[in-house]
Amino acid sequence: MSFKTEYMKDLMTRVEKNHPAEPEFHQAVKEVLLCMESVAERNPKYVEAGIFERIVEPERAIMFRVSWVDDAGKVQVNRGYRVQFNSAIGPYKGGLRLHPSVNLGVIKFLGFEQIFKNSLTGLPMGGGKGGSDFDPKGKSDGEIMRFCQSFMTELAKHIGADTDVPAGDIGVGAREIGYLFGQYKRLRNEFTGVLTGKGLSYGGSLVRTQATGYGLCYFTQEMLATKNDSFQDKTVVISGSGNVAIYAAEKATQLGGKVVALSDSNGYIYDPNGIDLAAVKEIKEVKRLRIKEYIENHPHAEYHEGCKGIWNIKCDIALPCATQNELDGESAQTLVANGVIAVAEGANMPSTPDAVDTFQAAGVLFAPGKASNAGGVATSGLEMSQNSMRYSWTSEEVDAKLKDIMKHIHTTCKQAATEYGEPNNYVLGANIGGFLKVAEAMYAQGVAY
Ligand code: NDP
Ligand code: 2IT
Repeated sequence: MSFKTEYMKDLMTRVEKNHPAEPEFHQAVKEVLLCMESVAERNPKYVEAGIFERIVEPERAIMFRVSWVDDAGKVQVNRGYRVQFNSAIGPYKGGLRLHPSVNLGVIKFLGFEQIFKNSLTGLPMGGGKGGSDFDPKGKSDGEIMRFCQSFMTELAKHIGADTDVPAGDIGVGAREIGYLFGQYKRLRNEFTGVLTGKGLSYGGSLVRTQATGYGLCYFTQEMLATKNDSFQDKTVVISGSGNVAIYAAEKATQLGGKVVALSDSNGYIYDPNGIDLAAVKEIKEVKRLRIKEYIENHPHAEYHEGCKGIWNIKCDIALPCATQNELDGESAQTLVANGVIAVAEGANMPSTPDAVDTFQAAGVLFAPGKASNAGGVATSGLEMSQNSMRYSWTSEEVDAKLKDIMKHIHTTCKQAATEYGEPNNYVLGANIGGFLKVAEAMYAQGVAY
């Protein structure tokens, strides 16, 4: 896909020049700006107010040193980030990622996407993201705790329940959120909803753990319903085996699908009988081992080294839930040739632009992550509401709200896509649907930022 207007083309060139060597950020911005050409044409006031130039520039990007002592007594140094991208519609909100591949460009791409995702939820949350190049793999609980405490010692200066509310992402789950929350409380001497994804004993929301994966399946269900179809008796392939993948697998199974594959960064398992999810939870959540362990007690299942092969498995529904650019054009062609009918992103930007083009050209129902994985942050928003009220909703109440929100996001995407002439284009619908509310708020608030 290429730009039709000089205005957007020039803006893209400026972004590439002003943010050099950040390919993931360029990729995320380009996808959005390609959808903005007709928006700019229909809304000259946004052009006059410089909304497009402003929305691609983070309001603030914080980088800091994180020093900690490992179990051998050696001092380790990592780099921490928090990109506070846009606060037009609410406090900055978005996860923290701990993975060796983290750099400023990765955090910027994630923070940028978060603006539109959070807007789509209908809740008052701005966009932000943070993290570190710290690698949690193989670290003891003590090392994780000391890293989190050091990381929060700096981060605490920049966040707050009404300023910026981080949560989990890759490498950050309940254990890490606990250590981060404990340190924030100790530094500030205040008990507030400064983080989401908290444990249930100290302000967490029921269903937050399951929310991204469940929400992904609720969104997929809505897409399938437009074709009078459902998960019933469908073969489902899910990449990853972390928080998002596990609960996507759980809900897909509850809705009648058969999940036959999961993966991690080393390889994938294929179980033609349907994945035994209790075994996966034990391996990944309790023991923190590799997905390969699965075949020890499931001898009829197969394990294959390498991640890409998972997309060669014939399936009706594919849910990429691991990481960015994990599904390329070639894999998309294989999925299409094997008859895939729906692809919904649980991860952020897991499909390369080539892959997205391939799915769309083939008429596959394709949901971009900023719409289909918004259930996680939406439930974080519900956690914030419950913290403010000092009250907790039941699982049934939270799940019902999550379902409603995913339904609403689907409707917003469909309506925006239809209004802009491509009713089946969920990428266009998500970007425009998410953008308009933020743009209106930025416009109303004047040119201060
Ligand atoms: P987890 O850390 O729980 O799990 C990540 C999974 O992805 C693991 O199986 C991991 O394998 C795999 N993975 C990570 N990096 C790579 C890589 N470079 N190559 C191949 N596999 C990789 O993270 P989450 O499940 O929370 O996050 C998964 C995706 O979903 C991310 O893109 C995240 O941004 C997105 N997301 C998460 C939300 C949440 O609420 N947690 C909300 C919305 C989106 P391994 O163990 O080998 O590293
Ligand atoms: O990418 C995401 O939306 C998340 N990692 C969840 C963010 C949040 O604040 O719950």
